[in-house]
Amino acid sequence: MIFRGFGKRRYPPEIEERIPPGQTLTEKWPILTYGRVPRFNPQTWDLRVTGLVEEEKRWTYEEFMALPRTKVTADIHCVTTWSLLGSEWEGVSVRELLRDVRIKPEARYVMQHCDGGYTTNLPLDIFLDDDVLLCYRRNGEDITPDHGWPLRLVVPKRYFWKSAKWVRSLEFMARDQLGFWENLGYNNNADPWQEERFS
Ligand SMILES: Nc1nc2c(c(=O)[nH]1)N[C@H]1C(S)=C(S)[C@@H](COP(=O)(O)O)O[C@H]1N2
Ligand SMILES: [Mo]
Repeated sequence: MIFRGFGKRRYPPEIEERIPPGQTLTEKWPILTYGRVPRFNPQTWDLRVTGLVEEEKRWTYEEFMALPRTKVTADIHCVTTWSLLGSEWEGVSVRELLRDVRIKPEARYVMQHCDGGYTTNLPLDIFLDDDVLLCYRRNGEDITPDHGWPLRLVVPKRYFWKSAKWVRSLEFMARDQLGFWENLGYNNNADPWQEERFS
């Protein structure tokens, strides 16, 4: 570790206050995948918005990559206790993606569906926050297949399992439904600051 000699603190206070309870900093970005890395075919890839919207939408890879991009600097926290601070994530903000999508008023939750079958759910107030990104680059480099290339979510306010890799569709729902890890006992709210790891 690069910081030493701060007495009881492991890091300077401005770093320490960014580390949620029970977390340890990492400098390398670990890979956590259940199952295999799906193959990406730009010819057949698409991203869909489905469920409780006035009109379902679909973007081809080319269409998606032409959307206005943005950068968000954010910390991420994995439930397995590593935290990675200060990455610059680049992609399309969820708000930008949904700019012309009319979400029905009864929609309260969203399910992220991935290539390979992984799912994870979020309430809309978290999902539609301005720091939530459909991400394809980190610190100026394309993310690798292991990390979700060509497209993943980055949802900084929740444990990182709520950030789907290889995302292919976003389904708007009136009632909450549990995703893959949520079904296996992970905490549905997943706020690292409340240490909501398991239920
Ligand atoms: N499709 C998919 N998305 C996923 C996962 C997965 O197994 N499949 N793992 C989740 C978990 S548990 C974590 S901690 C993060 C890990 O992302 P990383 O491998 O890029 O660090 O992705 C999340 N998104
Ligand atoms: Mo995780």
